[in-house]
Amino acid sequence: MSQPIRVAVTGAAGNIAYAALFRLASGEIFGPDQPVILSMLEIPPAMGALEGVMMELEDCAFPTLAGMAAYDDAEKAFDGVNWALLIGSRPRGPGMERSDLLLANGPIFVGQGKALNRAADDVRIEVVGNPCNTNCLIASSNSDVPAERFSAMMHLDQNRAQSMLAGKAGVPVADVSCVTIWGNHSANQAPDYGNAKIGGKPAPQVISDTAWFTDSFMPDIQKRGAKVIEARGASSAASAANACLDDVRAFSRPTPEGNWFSSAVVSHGAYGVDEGLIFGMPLRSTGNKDWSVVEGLSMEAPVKAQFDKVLEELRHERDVVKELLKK
Ligand code: NAX
Repeated sequence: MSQPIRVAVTGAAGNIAYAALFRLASGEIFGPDQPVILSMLEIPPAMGALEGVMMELEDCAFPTLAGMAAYDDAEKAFDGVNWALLIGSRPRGPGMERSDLLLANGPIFVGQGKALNRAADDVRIEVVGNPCNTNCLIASSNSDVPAERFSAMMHLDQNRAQSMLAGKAGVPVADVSCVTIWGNHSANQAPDYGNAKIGGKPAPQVISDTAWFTDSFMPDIQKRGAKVIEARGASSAASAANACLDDVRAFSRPTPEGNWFSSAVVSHGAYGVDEGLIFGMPLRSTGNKDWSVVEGLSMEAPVKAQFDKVLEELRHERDVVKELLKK
C-alpha cells in the first residue's frame, strides 16, 4: 500500500461532512489500495457529536481508513494534510443579510487560511462553507499556500445543470458535457447553456425550445438550493457532499478530452474578471491538482448579462470583507 493521503474535513459533525466522511474513508474516492487518514475539525460544542461520527467510522471497518483524529484547533487539524475540505461555517441566522453572513464567517476563514500554512506542500483546498467564494478569497489571502491551490465549490450547481439538461433532452446525464457555472455560488450565478453539450452537440441545437433556457433552466438552477430547503426542511447535504467529492476527483485526475468542469478559482484575468477574485470558470485539470481555464468561449446574451451581474456581486462581496484580506 502507498503512503496515506491525509484529508482535513472541517464542520466534521455537520450534515455535509456526514455524507462525505464515509465515502472518503471507504476507498471510493482515492481508490481501494490508497490508505486515507481523516483529520476532522469542529468547534468545541460539537466535539461530542463528532465522537459519535468517529465511532460510526470505526464500526464500518474500512480497510482503507488508516487513521483518524478530531480537533478543535485548525493548526493541529491541518498539520501535514494533502487535502483540506473547508465545509464548516456558521449558517445564516434569522434576519441575517448575506453581508452579515460574510462578516460573521470571515474571521473563521482568516484563522483557517493561516493554519493552512501547516499543510503538506501539495495541499489542495476546497471551500464549501458559504458564502464559499468569498470565504475562499479570505482564506487564500491569509495563507502562504499559493492561491491556485484554493477553490470554492460550483460543482453542485454544475451537477444540477447537467441533470436538468439531460432531463429536458431525454438523454442519460452522461451524454451532457461542458457545463459551466460562471461566477458565484449564489442566486446570481450564470449557468451557461450555450456552451453546454448534449451528445457532443451544443445544447441549443438539441433543445429547440430556446425560451426554456432563460425562463426555466437558468432560474431553476439559481433557486435549486432554496427549493431543496423548502421541500426537505434542511439544506442540500448528500448532493453537496457528492459535489465536493466530485471536485476532489476532478482535480486529481486528468479531465477527459473534450470536456471540462466548473470550479471557482483565483482569477488571472480570463474573461475580463478582476485578478484575484474567486470566480466560477470552466477548468481542465492535469490530474496533478493543477488546472487551466478553458479560454475563448463566447456567451449567449442572457448568460453574458448574468455573468456581468455576478461579477458585480463578487466585487461587492470583496469590498464588504476588505478588512479581512491580507494581499
Ligand atoms: P451544518 O450546520 O450541518 O454543519 C456545519 C458544521 O460546521 C457544524 O457542525 C458546526 O459546528 C461546524 N462549524 C462551525 N464553525 C466551525 C469552525 N469555525 N470550524 C470548524 N467547524 C465549524 O451545515 P452543513 O449542511 O454541513 O453545511 C455546511 C456549509 O456548506 C454551510 O455553510 C452551507 O451553507 C454550505 N453549503 C454550500 C454549498 C455549495 O454548493 N458551496 C451547498 C450546500 C451548503 O448549503
